[in-house]
Amino acid sequence: MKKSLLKLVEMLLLICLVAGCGKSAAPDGGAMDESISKADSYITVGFSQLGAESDWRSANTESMLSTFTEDKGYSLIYKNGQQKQANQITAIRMFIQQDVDYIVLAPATEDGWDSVLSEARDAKIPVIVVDRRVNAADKNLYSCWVGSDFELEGKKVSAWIKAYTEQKGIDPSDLHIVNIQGSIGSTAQIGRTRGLANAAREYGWDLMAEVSGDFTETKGREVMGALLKRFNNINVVYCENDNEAIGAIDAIESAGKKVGPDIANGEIMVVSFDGVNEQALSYAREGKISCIAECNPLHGPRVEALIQALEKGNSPDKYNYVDEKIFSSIADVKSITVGNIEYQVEMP
Ligand code: GZL
Repeated sequence: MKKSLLKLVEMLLLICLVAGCGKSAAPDGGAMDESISKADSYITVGFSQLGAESDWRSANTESMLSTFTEDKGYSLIYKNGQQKQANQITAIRMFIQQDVDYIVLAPATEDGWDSVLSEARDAKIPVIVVDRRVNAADKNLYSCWVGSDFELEGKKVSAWIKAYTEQKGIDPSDLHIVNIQGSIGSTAQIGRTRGLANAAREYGWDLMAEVSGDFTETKGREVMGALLKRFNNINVVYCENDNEAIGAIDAIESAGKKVGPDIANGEIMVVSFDGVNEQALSYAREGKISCIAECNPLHGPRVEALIQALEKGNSPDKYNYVDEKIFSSIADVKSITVGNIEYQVEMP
């Protein structure tokens, strides 16, 4: 039951006891307003978002803000962590002080949450983790999680690279790959990095470097520029989100090189993740980005469904994965198979 409602019922009972049974009376002896004030009937949600580093993040925030509205019976307190876990921990402690009904956490990185999540549990406030994961020793420190299978995303992009280059007769050892990683320690980075590293080892690709671009366009451009100075044979750039890919493409073209899938004729293939940023989708439609693994940011309705289940006393699944697509405008690869599941390649 919503905490504010519970408190109101307790107050009403107390007033009845103090003023004698029968008609409840307000402390000043006047007739108690029997209608629960609107504010008391809201489900209060404290949302700790990690930052605003990418278009994906902005879409994710917008999805939450447009879901948890007053006309739907919610009172949302939104706090932006500016990419710092310390800010998110401060926000969670504020939510506990305000005794919200639910805490929703989009964690910047996986580690370092046990203490503050224990405080939320002691305050009997359920926590829903969204997007990236937390490495809590006690899994009961949060009620449930909803997000993507990031390693599967990495496997999908790697399967696309394999299918395309095999069709073009390119020897696996002639693929010279650099990985512009996401924010180190985030679940998205860990999963996407592992997906590529395992594929490179299995297929015999030359994975030359893994450097963080922190999921931003600026850092993606900077890191790509440095990698082009370091290596003269890069022909695949694996960007762990679209914002990095846009920056990397700018750096590649500024260096006088051509971006595209035609590795055999000197082009540099760029692949990416998210499928949110319009510029990236446009690049994918023109073949500048060869392939994008979708990472769906619209978690608001999914989190609402979990809260509604908890409100009803139900126990939702602990881990709730989002189905996601793979995009490319390069017609050579119609579908890819990962773990015996076939994924149709769709137009971006
Ligand atoms: C993935 C999310 C990642 C996106 C990036 O779910 O955590 O963080 O892929 C974002 O764009 O910055």
